[in-house]
Amino acid sequence: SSEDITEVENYTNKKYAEPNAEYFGKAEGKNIIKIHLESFQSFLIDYELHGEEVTPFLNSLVHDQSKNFTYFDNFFHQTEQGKTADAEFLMDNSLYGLPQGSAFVTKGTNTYQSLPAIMDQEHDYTSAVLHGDEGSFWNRDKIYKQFGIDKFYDSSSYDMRDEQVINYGLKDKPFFEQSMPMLEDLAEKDEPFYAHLITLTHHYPFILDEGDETIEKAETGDGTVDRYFQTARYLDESLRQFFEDLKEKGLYEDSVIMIYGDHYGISENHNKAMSEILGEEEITQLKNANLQRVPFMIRVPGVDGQGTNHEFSGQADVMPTLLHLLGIEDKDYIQFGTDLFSDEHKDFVPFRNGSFMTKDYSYVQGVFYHNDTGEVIEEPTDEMKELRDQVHYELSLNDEVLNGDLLRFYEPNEQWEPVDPNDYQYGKSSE
Ligand code: GP9
Ligand code: MN
Repeated sequence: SSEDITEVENYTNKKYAEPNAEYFGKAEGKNIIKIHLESFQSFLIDYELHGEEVTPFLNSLVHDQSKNFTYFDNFFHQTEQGKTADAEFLMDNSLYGLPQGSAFVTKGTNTYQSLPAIMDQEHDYTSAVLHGDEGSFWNRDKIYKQFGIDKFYDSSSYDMRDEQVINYGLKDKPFFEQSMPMLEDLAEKDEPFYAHLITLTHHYPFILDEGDETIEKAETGDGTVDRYFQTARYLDESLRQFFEDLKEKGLYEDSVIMIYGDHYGISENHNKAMSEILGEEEITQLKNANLQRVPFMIRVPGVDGQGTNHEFSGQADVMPTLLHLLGIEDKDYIQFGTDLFSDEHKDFVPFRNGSFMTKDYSYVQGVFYHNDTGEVIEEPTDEMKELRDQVHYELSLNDEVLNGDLLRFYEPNEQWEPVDPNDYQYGKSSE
């Protein structure tokens, strides 16, 4: 009911982080290119295998200050069973997915006040998702309409001939190559645009065609882990080429570029091989929680990158960050994350199962740990327990929003116009 949404509103209002004046509005009117790194975990950054960097291009974005990226090395995915879909959900709504199943599928007809719709209503942005798989996967072709996503280029927009496809869909290299004309089209007709490119090749079981391998496998004997580095390298190479193409077409210089990892690629079933990879005696529960880091990198034209930012943060924080960069006052929107560049950013990271990370200690599967020693905290302080309760309360509010479809009852501001899914059409029929 509307009373329930008021309780949520009170909570998110209290959690709200004021924008940082140094960043507020700095990306206003700029095109935004958001790049999804499938199954990419942060341990790959700077990792060397057989004496070679696995992802030299991404590493160069992290380390080369002249490229002006800010890299968040304590950024975590917050997904559950919804995997890619949960990551998309978190980043475009600043809401968590569900504890079980996928909100994309089971809450696909809910009312949302999503980032693409807000950007459109506040600053006339055109939004597009580009992905070389069938549009109905994860119910995308339905829920994107609730999010107010204007264009959805799925596999029907790409040349999916056999030799360009592997695993779930189009290989990343042809995907980026074939996406260029679509981006040019957006640039020509629909500026400013918000384009979201979802890669696919670096996905379990991490297979490549012969000839696409440019680094040797790892040698743990666990095939999944051993191949993981090869598909990561392939993704890294595809990105290098994509950046070159963007530059050549004049789409790089003045665009915001955002890069994120969606979720882990290596599950706990592979702990033994991972301990070898990381030179650890054992992958403990705490270590596993720490491995849930995924990269988040952002470059805003005209703004100096910070190099590496160590703030503890997660996918729910991206939407408020972007809204502030665009100069959009967002206090009235229901968001559980907080702006990464704000001095008031809240540096605890809830996981969907109720565990959470902070810079000093972690709460994993019901146990508190010191981050520096990895030791169990036998007697957690009141402050720690309060934060644990807050995280659980926050997640329960989130679930009320989703299960009760509460945004139906919420009017962020007087100008807000509810999104009508019938206004959106995807695929060949709309062309
Ligand atoms: C499917 C792709 C993979 O289109 O996004 O989804 P995942 O299995 O990672 O959730
Ligand atoms: Mn995924």
